[in-house]
Amino acid sequence: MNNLLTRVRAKIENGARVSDAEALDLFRCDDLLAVGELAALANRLKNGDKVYFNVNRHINYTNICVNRCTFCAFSKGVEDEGCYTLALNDILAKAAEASAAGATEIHMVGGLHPDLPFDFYLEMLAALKADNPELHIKAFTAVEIDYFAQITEQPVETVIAALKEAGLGSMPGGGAEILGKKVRDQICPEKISGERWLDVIEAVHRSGLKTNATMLFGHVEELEDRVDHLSRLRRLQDRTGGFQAFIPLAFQPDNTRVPGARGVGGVDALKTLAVSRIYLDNFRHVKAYWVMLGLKIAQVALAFGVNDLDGTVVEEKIGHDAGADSPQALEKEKLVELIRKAGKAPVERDTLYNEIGMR
Ligand code: V47
Ligand code: SF4
Repeated sequence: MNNLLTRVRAKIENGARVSDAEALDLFRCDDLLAVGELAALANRLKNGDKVYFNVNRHINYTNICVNRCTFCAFSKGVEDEGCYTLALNDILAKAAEASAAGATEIHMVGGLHPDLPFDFYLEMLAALKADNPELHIKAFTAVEIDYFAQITEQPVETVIAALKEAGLGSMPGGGAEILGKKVRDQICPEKISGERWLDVIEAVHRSGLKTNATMLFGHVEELEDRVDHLSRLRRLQDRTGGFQAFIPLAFQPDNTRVPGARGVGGVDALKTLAVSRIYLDNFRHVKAYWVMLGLKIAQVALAFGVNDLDGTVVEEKIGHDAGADSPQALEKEKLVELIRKAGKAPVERDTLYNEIGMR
């Protein structure tokens, strides 16, 4: 094990890449603090002491979805109690509130609605931009982009160009789950394949838009599946450079239907963030999404290679429908305090990581 840690340290210091086998060994290494220290070193060389956050608001326009991913407590059928689709006016009112509160970003994703036409999404983007030209709209997952291509019978490139023209600024990293087929067949059999997810994201990057990448972990996947997932992301990033941040999403089990799901403890969460930081040498940012991790683990993650705490979020549904016990929103001051008390330098950023100001 010491051999492994020495070898990986040398690689980080020399800007060399850790292999898949080394990533797997790091996952298996019981010395959490040693792995965390290596991740902190890798991060320090990229980002110094800065930890980014933004002022944003999530809007989930509909929870109605034709898929039934077993890990998802958010989606409903059209006949189900609690299903909803927001009217355009409600969406605009939420964005106006966000803008008045100093938000720079709207993060919008939703279910795959059986009846909403593609024009609904284009009109939503155009209306949001008309009201709030200064707000960056980060919206839709690769799964939704593929769905829009299906319902319009157009290539994804055409769909992406139309969304971009209507005001789409970038895309979040959802829908990736675990990219390997064996796990996908168990947890989201109706969802697009891992290969398709990567192809759609590649097309988005080619269009000039940035995206993030996520990994849903702590359900039925093996450590090998996580490494395979990271490896596919690293290879795509080598080709496009279009990923901004990597975000491991800790599985929340309530109201879900994943037989044998393990759940995520603090050690697993911190190790996963740390190994990701070490392995994904071509990603600038690794984000601790406090909604799924909880505030305390997200704060401690800042000593394990993480350099981004996401944002104020304001109205979070996906994690909270699945039992997340974090708050639904955070004041900007609270984010600043969490970062400062971890001994780091808080920096407000916009979606594209332009620095808005040191706090
Ligand atoms: O794609 C669904 C995940 C994702 C559960 O890019 C769950 O900046 C945990 O992608 N437990 C949506 N996770 C959220 C997402 C995201 C969030 C914050 C920032 C960014 C970004 C992206 O949430 C889904 C799915 O992978 N998810 N159900 C659950 N029970
Ligand atoms: Fe639908 Fe997305 Fe939930 Fe899957 S994760 S059921 S695609 S909303």
